[in-house]
Amino acid sequence: MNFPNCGIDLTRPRVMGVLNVTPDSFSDGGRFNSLDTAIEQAEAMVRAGASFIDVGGESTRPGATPVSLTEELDRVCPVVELIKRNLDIVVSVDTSTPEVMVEAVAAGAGLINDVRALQREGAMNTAINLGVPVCLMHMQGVPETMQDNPHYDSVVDVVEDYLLTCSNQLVNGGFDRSKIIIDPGFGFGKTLSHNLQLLNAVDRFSGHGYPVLVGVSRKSMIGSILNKPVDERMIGSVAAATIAAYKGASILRVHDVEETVDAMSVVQALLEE
Ligand code: PT1
Repeated sequence: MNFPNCGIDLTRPRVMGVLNVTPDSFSDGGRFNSLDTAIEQAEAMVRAGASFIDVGGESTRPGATPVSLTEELDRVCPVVELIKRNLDIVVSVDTSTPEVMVEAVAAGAGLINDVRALQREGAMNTAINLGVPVCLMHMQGVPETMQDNPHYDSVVDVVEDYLLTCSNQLVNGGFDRSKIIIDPGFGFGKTLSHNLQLLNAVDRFSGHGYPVLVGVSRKSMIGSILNKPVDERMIGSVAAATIAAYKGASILRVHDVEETVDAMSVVQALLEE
């Protein structure tokens, strides 16, 4: 499938590098230091073969608390601008906040990655007006409490229905269908079994004509399988990304770019044979 609207060819699996600009990295330390670190990390990910860099100023991992608008704007926009000024890469902005979408796109972001699938007040109209590609992700509940006993009758059916409903809302609002990416939302209100059922069903998600984005990198689903802490989950994460790509995922959102890019070359070689 082609993806002409942000210049990335998705006929082969592509890697999106994660760049966190959440409080820990941006708290009290000097602003220049933080920007320096961010651009260094971004540069390393581009050299390692990333096709996208995902910049996020709100932590959405389990238990995370919300962030204020000014805080999110201050964290995200300078980093987006600096990356676009220095590197030739598509920057994706990980946000659910319309104001951040507007400012980040003005700063050069070429993709909106919304873990709330544009369901926040004003987000859908903002995305339609901006016209850049969007990634719609499924989440059950809110980050603070989403891992407190998640339940589904059939997780694959529920997530698929949700993503198709959100996509249709967007298309009905006049948004170009070819700019929509869908994401099952691994770890967002899901047990290990739910996550594994979704991983096994990536081919079903990719059968709807939308590119599929998968983010499993270093998540607790990998940690539960391996019984290993977050800094020892690289190989398990690459294995899961490999399976997802073999089942048709187009974009893999990861921390370990170089390793995942190699794995994607192996998948691509096999898919081409
Ligand atoms: C994702 C994703 C994201 N994940 C998209 N955006 C995060 N499109 C942030 C854990 O279980 O998968 N897709 N933006 C990070 N969120 C989590 C969730 C981090 C769960 C860790 C876990 O450990």
